[in-house]
Amino acid sequence: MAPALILHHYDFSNFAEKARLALGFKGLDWGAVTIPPVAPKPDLTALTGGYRRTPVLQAGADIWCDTRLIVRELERRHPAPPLLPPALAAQAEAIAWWAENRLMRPITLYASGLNGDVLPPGLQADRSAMRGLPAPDAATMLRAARRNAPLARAQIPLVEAMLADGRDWILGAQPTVADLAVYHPLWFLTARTQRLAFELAPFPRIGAWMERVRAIGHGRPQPMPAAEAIAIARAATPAALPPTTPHPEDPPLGSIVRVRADDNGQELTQGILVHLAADEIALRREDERAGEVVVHFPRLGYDLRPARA
Ligand SMILES: N[C@@H](CCC(=O)N[C@@H](CS)C(=O)NCC(=O)O)C(=O)O
Repeated sequence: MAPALILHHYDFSNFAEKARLALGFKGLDWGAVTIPPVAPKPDLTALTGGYRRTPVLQAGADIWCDTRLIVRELERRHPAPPLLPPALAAQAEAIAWWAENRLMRPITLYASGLNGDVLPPGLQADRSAMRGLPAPDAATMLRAARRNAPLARAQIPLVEAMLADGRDWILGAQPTVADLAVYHPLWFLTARTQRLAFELAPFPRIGAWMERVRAIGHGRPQPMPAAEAIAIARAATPAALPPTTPHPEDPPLGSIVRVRADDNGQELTQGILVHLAADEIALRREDERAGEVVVHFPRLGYDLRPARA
């Protein structure tokens, strides 16, 4: 029988590495659909309606975009062991926000600028297009790497300092989502080649902690063709939604809205607004191939507006 949870991902995506570790931490079996690392991604967008970033989680006809929401959904379905223990959840989310919004970008630009030869052709042109920029040449990439190396080096020692008292995990005695969120940008530095391993070498606590995070593993992925995931969505009915808690400023439930990321990869997902919570938006849409699906986004980092007539 196919596993209940399906992750749409590719190997060198650092956000996918966070999701794989979360699935591993929960000890889960999961369907693993390999998606292309660059647009177009027609099988993925049949499910999401437009969102093209990586990874995406699927359970039947429900689709979760963004690892912040993916982790929360995993936590809801499999509360133990927790990645967001109540006493640490707020701090963990705040550290994750820093890691994914300030630490990650300079590391990505530094590593991609120097490791172009071990990354797929067309990747940089696609990533620049995602930000509305022209395709960079090798010299532009190298300049970006040189500008960003010092920004990465200004932040990596903060991680060593977080571990300075000998604790095993970023927030103390137990792992939290902060460990996964700080780990995946650092993992990206050496995921494809050891060329930049020297950047982490001076930090013994980071090294030992990264080994602990790596040891969490990925659970039990079972490779699945994209067509099977789409057929699973088509055969399923979206799950019942919890009570909605909109704000007065929100578009009305039942209206047609569109959601897109507010930073990069701004392809629109349009559908009928069916659910709102403090940090969640869900749209129902009908797809030719996937049938009726509900696509879930966090609020933070996404832009929700009424669809244009
Ligand atoms: N905030 C998003 C960010 C996801 C993201 O930016 N992922 C990168 C890959 S690591 C991406 O989508 N790159 C373009 C692509 O894969 O098409 C999350 O937490 O999932």
